[in-house]
Amino acid sequence: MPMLNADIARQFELAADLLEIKGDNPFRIRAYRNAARIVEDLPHELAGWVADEKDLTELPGIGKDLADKISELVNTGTSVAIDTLRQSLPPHITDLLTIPGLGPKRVKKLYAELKITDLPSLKQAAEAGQIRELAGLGEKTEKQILSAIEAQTDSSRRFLRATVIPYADALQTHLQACARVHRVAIAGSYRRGRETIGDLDFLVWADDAAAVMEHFLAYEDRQDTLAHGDTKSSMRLKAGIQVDLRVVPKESFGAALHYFTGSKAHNIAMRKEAQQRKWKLNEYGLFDGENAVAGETEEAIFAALEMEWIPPELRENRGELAAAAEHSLPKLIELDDIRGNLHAHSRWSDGKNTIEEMARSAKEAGYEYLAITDHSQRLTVANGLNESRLREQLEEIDAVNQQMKGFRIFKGIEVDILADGSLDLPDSILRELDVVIVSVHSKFNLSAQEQTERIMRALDHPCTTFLAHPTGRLLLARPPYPVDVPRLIAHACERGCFLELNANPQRLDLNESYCQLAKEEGVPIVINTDAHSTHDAVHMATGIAQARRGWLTKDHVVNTRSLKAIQKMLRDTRLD
Ligand code: DGT
Ligand code: CA
Ligand code: CA
Ligand code: ZN
Repeated sequence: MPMLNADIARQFELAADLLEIKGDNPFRIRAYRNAARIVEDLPHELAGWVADEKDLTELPGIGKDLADKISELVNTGTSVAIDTLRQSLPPHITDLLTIPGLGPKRVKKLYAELKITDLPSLKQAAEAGQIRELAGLGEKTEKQILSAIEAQTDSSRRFLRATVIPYADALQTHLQACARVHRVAIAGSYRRGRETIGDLDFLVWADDAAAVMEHFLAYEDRQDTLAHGDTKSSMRLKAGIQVDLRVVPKESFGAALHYFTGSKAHNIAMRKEAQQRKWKLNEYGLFDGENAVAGETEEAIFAALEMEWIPPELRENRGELAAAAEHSLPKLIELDDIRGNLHAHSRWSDGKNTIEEMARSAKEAGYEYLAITDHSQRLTVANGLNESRLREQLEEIDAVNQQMKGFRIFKGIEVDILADGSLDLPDSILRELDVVIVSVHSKFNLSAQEQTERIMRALDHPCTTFLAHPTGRLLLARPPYPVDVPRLIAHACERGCFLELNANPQRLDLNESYCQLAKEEGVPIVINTDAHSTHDAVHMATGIAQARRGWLTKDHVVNTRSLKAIQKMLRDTRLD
């Protein structure tokens, strides 16, 4: 791995932290910090300069000593001086600096007097009441330390996007109710539509930041305050979700929205784009020297860089900048494009509603069709259907279809894939259905090759319409079973069937990069709620966010088709 500017900067920051804990010369510390900032902001990689033997002391703030360290870091991957410094102190001691209220002086004291060397020993000492005994620290600091440590461990905790949505909406309403607030936006991974969210990043354009902070922290659903600053505050909600708020002036709103939407990788690529024009892009705006080129809106920033506005879901530095520059970004699918749902359960297996209730609610949502796809007999825990019960169900579907005008219920099944890849119901009945979904609900522990071949065999069945939730993962709960998804995608393409993007917030299976691959390989995707009640209809929105992250357009998605068009598509998946 070549040493990037960011790596060099991190080494210099570390050196500055260590020197500070040691109580070293302030000028030396500042020199390291300045150098870190300069190196990070450079428009070119220093590794290239070192290779070309260019003179690094030409850079502002880099003297002979730092220039030698940069060459050493690039050439050997380490610096003897920084390593020696690191070894003179416990390896994790700089972690203590991440606790608010703990600066180098206090860390030095904690180390000298209580032998505190890392976060676990800090926590132990705080719990034992030892910190309050130190001169200049006290009981209040001890409490702050404990809650900060808790918050840190909590921050590794992630939430399903669907879990966070109602909290985000409620807090947005709360902020909009503040008279000083002109505009509220939610940035971060939430805006990018990620499947899980680490924390919420709120952004407000307001003139009186202090008043907005007061209003924010007075929120009734607040558990505790993690930070209260002039333009930035953080709190944790009772549900455990952390929220950051930043207040910015009007002229920076678009730049801040772009910056805090991220992703970090996208931001870095955008900053390079600006630097190529000798401009500077940061959370305050796009600047040519001292002059702001843009900043109030995202649109103006992208336009100044001669790019199309990039939808947040694509901002992961996966080719979106090049596409935006060529004006060839895909027109991403939208919720309104969806005209039906091909995977839903009723009371016949483990659903909560009748077929008629499910159909009427789909029709009210503006859909043209719904497939009822209950479980098959092997899934006894879900009251799966055998052939004779399925035949009875088909009669009920005929009856409801008779009564409903301008809407179509498709006859379907979610049939289990058995151990050997055969299906859990006889061909004779599968042949009578419009939609045959094949699913893995057992034998998750096969080898990747066995699992892949088992599923490919199920896809080869002449009646198969599509494979449901292809990897079986449950977000934050269960990893995917071992399976070669690219091979499944290639096989589905040859076979001429579809793959599902299951919109259940805990599944979102296929994931975004597999959606992108399926699109490239020309395999149609069907986005389904897998609804087990009429309330589950809302999950379609989660599925759409995922599809957008996978670069999917309306054309790639089966259930954007009209009733007539989809009937033909469904027939075309049949091989008999
Ligand atoms: P999360 O909260 O883990 O689900 O993910 P994000 O993307 O919301 O990340 P977060 O909350 O840490 O930061 C929000 C955005 O702020 C992030 O997507 C990009 C921007 N950002 C944060 N730190 C940095 C940084 O060190 N450099 C750059 N260029 N951008 C950053
Ligand atoms: Ca975030
Ligand atoms: Ca954040
Ligand atoms: Zn299902």
